[in-house]
Formats: sequence, structure tokens, C-alpha cells
Amino acid sequence: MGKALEGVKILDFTHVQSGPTCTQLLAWFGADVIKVERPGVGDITRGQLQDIPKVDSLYFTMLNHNKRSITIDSKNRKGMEILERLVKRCDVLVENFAPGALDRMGLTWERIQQLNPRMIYASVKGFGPGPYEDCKVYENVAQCTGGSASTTGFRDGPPLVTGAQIGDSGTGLHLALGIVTALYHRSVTGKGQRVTCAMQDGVLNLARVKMRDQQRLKHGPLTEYSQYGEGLPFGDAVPRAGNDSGGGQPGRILKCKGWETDPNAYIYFITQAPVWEAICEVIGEPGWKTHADYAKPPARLTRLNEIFARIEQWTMTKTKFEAMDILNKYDIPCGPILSMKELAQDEALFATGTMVEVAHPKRGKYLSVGNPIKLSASPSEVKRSPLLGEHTEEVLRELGYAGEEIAALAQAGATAPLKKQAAE
Ligand code: CAO
Repeated sequence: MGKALEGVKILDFTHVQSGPTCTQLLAWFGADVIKVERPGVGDITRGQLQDIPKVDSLYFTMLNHNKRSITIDSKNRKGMEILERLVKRCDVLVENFAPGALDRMGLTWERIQQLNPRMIYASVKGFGPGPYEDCKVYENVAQCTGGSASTTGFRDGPPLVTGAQIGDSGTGLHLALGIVTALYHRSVTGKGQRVTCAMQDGVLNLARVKMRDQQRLKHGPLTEYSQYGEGLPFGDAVPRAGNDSGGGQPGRILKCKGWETDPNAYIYFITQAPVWEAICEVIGEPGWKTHADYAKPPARLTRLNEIFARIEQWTMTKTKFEAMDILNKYDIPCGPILSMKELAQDEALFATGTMVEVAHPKRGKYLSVGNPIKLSASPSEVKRSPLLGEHTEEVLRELGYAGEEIAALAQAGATAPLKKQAAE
């Protein structure tokens, strides 16, 4: 069975997380992703948060599956010659260096178009054009500047960042969509184009509902926020709403049996209007089905604290999984708070390939999150990440270099560290 992106060649000039997330997805769909790394150094994440000394970190291995690695010093003249050959042969160049880094190497958009007018040149940057366009950005900066942090956390506490990497992996996902869209467009026009995603924009896109609420504020309080039921006035910007549900169906995180010792013994419980009567039955408050204070959603909005306290009395008598089983019988939307430990043992996730075990020659077996996007005719097979420069010779041969030229390139510092050569 052919892969959806088979035949697409990606010149992967990415590092850290956002760019590698994007190219890993494309690799899972079958693209040939050639990761360019600095000789002797590589993607900085190879050595970051190392759990096993001198072995590629999980940070790196979990973001660079199914890729090939070639080491090239882009600041070496011969290194740039190799890169230019790659630009001519590839369909897409992806990069997420600091603003201007590729231009400083000499790989400007103009130069790339000269070399290959069909090239799609895709970049992640922290910000789009504007006052901050030259700034370097990491995940949490994007969460803060994209509206996520100001709307995450509890009303009486500071802004919070989330554990989900919406700035890095989120923007990588956006970029991947931009790339396949540009590839589709190229199939009609024959021409490449630039694709850019700013992390601030990506986070703001994911925080879209909070921009919705910002505009609703002009017309009155946000009635589904607990703050409304507590009679606390709203300011002029969307407040943090704790664990309130983001939609029109009030929800909360509630304690379950064992919460005193287990930090994840909780369930998310949504009081969806169509199943209100079932909720009343389950928690032992059948009178609430018809009582004027509880029967209709608007009446409940001012009593959410009381209602959820009562539901919690019930959830505390069950484990999160028992509660889930009971509530699901009534189609009550809910979900246990699953720890990473529990997810790492979740057989259903392994069965679908969302969780995978991968063998690595230096670290042995490790767990990874596989491809969360399922294509029926192009299933993903997760292959281990490459060792630094593992495919340098292979790719150079594909580019037309012969044996002695390959050795000369290494000696000239184009594909191997110069210092090492000198020491030998
Ligand atoms: N050969 C020679 N030089 C190379 C090279 C290679 N193969 N690969 C990279 N380099 C050089 C770059 O040219 C750059 O050099 P100059 O500064 O002299 O132009 C240098 O390495 C460092 O690049 P950088 O500035 O991007 O790296 P950094 O560690 O200082 O910054 C980061 C990291 C992430 C903050 C920055 O790259 C950035 O803001 N990227 C855009 C936003 C982004 O993607 N953030 C996500 C971070 S987590 O996914």
C-alpha cells in the first residue's frame, strides 16, 4: 500500500520541537524527510534532558521518527553547495530557526526560487510581521503571547501555561497543513510558495473561543463562567475560568474515590442539558428534575457551585473508572483525569497506534506517541529516529557525489566537524 505523501522530498532544516513536529507528521504520511544537522552537534535536543548518558534524548527521538539525518555545515562553502543540490531536488524546505538565520546562511527565498521555482518554503517563527518579528520564541512565550495563559488558571491566581505544547506542536501541526495545501496548489500552478506560521497566531487560533468570549463581554456577563453564579463582576478582558467548561454546557473537575492520596483521582463531569434528568437520577436527586431552581439550564447557572458540590458527593463514592462506566450508560459526557502513567499502559491506545513501542539501537525500547491522524489507505509505521549523520553518505550518493568526493567533503568540514578532522 502506497503512502499518501510517497515521493515528496522534504529538506528538513528544523530543530527543537515546532518544526520537527511538522516534518515528523509528513514523514509518517510517507514523505522522505532529510534532516540537516550541524556536524558533530546536531539538533540541540539530542543532548537535552538526556535520561541515558550519551544517548539521543527522548526529547529528540520522540520528535524525529521516520527521518533521515545528514550532517552539513551550512556556513561552509562546500556545505552550501550540498544544500543547494538538496534544494534543487526537494519539494519542500521546512525551517524554524531564529528570524533571519536562513537569510544569513545565504538561503534567501529569492535564492531558493532561483534554484527551484517549485520549492515550498515553510517556516515557523515566534511572531508574524510587526513589533516582535525579530524575537526568538519558545513554547511558553507563545502560550503567553497567544492568549492562552491569560485565560488559563484560576481567577484568583496568576496566568498559567498548559502541559500540552500548543505553541510548538500546535504550530507544527498548522505548518503541516499549510505545506500539504501548498503542495496541492502546486499540483495546479506548478509553482512553489512560502508558508509561514507564527507561534503567536497558532496559539491564538487554538484560543479562538476566548476571543469569542472577549466580544460577548460587551453584551453582558459570561453566564457559563462560575464567576457569574458567584455574583462576581466581570472586568473588560476575559478572565481565567478554572476548570469551567469552555462551551455552553457547564462542566467541572470533580473528586473521585481516592483523591486524598491520588493526585489524578478526578473526573471531568459535564452537565449536558439533554441528560440532566439522568444526572439527577444517578446522583440521587430526582426532585431536581422538576424543581424550578434546577430543571432548566438558565436556572442552574446561578447554582453551579451547589450543583457540582452535590454531584461531587456522588463521584467521591466511586473511582474515576467506576464513575465513567456508570455515567456512560446514560450518555453523560465525562472523562477520567488520566495520568501519563495510565496513558502509557492504555491498551486501546496501543491497538490504534497512538501509543507505540519503538526499538532504538542505543537506548533499547522506548514508548512514543504515534501518529494521531489515521488515514485508512496510508497507515503510519513509526520508525526510530536517525542517529546523527546516519544517512550522510547515503544522501550524498543520491545527490550524485562519488566516494572520494564524499571523503573530501568530510575533510573540508562540510559534512564533519573540522576540529575532529584536525585532531586525527
Ligand atoms: N550549519 C551551520 N550553522 C547552523 C546549522 C548548520 N547545519 N544549523 C543551524 N545553524 C546556525 C544558524 O544559522 C544560526 O546561526 P546565526 O545565528 O549565526 O545565523 C544558529 O545555528 C542558531 O540558530 P537559532 O538562532 O535558531 O538557535 P537558538 O538556539 O539560538 O534559538 C529558537 C532557538 C528556537 C529560540 C529559535 O530558533 C527560534 O526562535 N525559532 C523560531 C521559533 C521557534 O520555532 N520556536 C520553537 C522553539 S521549540 O520548538
